[in-house]
Amino acid sequence: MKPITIFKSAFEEDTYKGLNSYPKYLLSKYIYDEKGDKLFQKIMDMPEYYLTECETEIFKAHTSAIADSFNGPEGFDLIELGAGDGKKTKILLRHLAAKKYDFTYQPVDISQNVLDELKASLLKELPEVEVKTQQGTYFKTLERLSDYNARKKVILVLGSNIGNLLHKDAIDFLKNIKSSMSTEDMLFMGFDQKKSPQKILDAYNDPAGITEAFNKNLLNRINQELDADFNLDSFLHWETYDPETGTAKSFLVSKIQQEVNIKKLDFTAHFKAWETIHTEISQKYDDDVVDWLAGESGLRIENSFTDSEQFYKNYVFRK
Ligand code: AVJ
Repeated sequence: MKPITIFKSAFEEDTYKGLNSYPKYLLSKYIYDEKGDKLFQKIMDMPEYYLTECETEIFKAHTSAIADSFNGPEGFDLIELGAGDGKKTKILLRHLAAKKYDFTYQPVDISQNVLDELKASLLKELPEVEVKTQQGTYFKTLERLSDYNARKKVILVLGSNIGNLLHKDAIDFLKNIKSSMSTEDMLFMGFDQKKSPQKILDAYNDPAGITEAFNKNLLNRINQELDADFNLDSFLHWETYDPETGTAKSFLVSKIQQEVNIKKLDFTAHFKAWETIHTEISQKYDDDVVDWLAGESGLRIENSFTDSEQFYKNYVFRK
């Protein structure tokens, strides 16, 4: 480790730590800059990336049952962690508005930009929905909301976003959410399910190379923001899936022995030929694992909704 370095950002520090570890790693959360967000939108539109379609199918097939389960005696507040473009949520919002449920929609995001765009699109498409954007981290926002929220809260976490977390971190995440919930509140969360290993590999290894570009955006970002000279073509995108643990893993593999200079970190990373950088996990689940995660977090599964092929499941949790 470097002795006396003052890191100017968490990105600098995490990058330094990850590339100084053995085996090397980078954190997937840093994929999502403007370019990464766009690439993820493209991924969601790919035929191989079945997750989006499955969750959409669930929302369409079970709209009224889901909407009914959300409602409370004095209406409810729908709080979405990581709303993105809100495509799937809009299916539900349209139904809730048409049926004149008493509710507000509160998308939470760290990026004000994402929130502004979402709010503008909702104003156009669903002007009758009351939207209160919440800029901030998930937990600061949940804490703030639990302090003054009088009526039922429904917390939405879609897209199997929890899959980027190791089980231990997923439990911390769920515990954190639980601490902001009252007994009447609900958590509605999507979990991608274990299925044919080939189907999963294909979703993270498309022939058009969109996932590769998405994964390599980490290197691109280090080049741009930390003044580095990664040659993206000298790294291979590699995906693995272990059907026993249900863990899909993404790697970038150095095809050659090489040195990469990261000027802002005043650091040179050495790569042996075929050395790896682990970049992301996308965990797959089954009912037993989700039940175990819930139990460890002090939550219980109340209900669940799945698609016709049972590729994906949305679970309803209570405290
Ligand atoms: C946004 C974390 C759910 O792991 O499936 C898509 C991100 N990575 N393709 C996932 C992702 C590669 C995605 N999540």
